Amino acid sequence: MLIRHRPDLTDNDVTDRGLYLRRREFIAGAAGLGLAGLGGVASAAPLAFTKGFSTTEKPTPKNDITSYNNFYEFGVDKGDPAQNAGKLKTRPWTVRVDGACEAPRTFDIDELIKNKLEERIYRLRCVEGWSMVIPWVGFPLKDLIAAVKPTSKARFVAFETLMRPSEMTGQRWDVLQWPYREGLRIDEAVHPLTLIAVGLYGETLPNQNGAPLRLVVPWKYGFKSIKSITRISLVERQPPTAWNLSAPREYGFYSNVNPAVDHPRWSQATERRIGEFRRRDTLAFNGYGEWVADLYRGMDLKRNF
Ligand SMILES: Nc1nc2c(c(=O)[nH]1)N[C@H]1C(S)=C(S)[C@@H](COP(=O)(O)O)O[C@H]1N2
Ligand SMILES: [Mo]
Repeated sequence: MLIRHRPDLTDNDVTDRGLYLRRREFIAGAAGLGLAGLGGVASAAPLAFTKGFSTTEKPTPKNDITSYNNFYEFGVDKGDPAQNAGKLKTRPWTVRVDGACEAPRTFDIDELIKNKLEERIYRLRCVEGWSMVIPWVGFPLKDLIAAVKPTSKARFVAFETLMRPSEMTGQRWDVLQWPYREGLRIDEAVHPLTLIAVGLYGETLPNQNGAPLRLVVPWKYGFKSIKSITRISLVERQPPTAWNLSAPREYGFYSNVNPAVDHPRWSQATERRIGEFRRRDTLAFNGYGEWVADLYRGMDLKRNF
């Protein structure tokens, strides 16, 4: 395999840690279109955005991104979310951001979607051994965290998905402890690569991909990228997370993509890129090590898997 130092950046403008991102203005679809006024189940609407830090790899076709999903609130088979997530009402929708901060706030999705948005084309590597390249539209999570003025007690960030078994029919079964929960260390959460996505392929998120907003942490296994978020809390201690509660030996808190640490039941050395025939090598930190490896300096990544 050909390994280049900077494998795949379109903008050659990333400093060592600072990740200064030059943004080329780019307007897609109806410029500046706000989404206020859409009621009930929102249909796909165009978003205005600029281009951000992205891979130059070919994006996975939209049809695959929106029909091959993990979203256990709507069933455990890959085709279930596309079939069942249409029931989810994504308006009205608020996100509570609270905990160790001076200015806790409840944000409305229609307010967040009017933020300055950017497109980030990221690899997504599922712990099951498949991957995609997804053109997200969103904004850095750090902007949301800064808005509530975190205190020094904010050492971790806890995320929660909506709990609504009437629409999320998978929540009627105990396959996981609901609501789905995830967490990050604060330095991971405010890292410039960590995104809140509100869209993909230039339009608002399809429900099966986590509408109306979801987390995207491209150097971690896909299950960290929690969907349909209603609460984000700044906390002092490492929060419980859904897959770790379910199978602690198999799914750790960190879950950084790591070809050198196998899942107890399968190898993590290779992956199947959806749409490709041959498996390809999995990259440490999913290829984002140059920007995130420093976060884990001195840590034993076999123990902290
Ligand atoms: N709330 C919630 N978030 C979730 C999941 C889930 O079951 N519930 N599945 C995770 C897993 S395992 C993966 S691989 C990604 C898949 O995201 P995608 O369907 O948009 O590709 O979502 C993650 N976020
Ligand atoms: Mo996954």
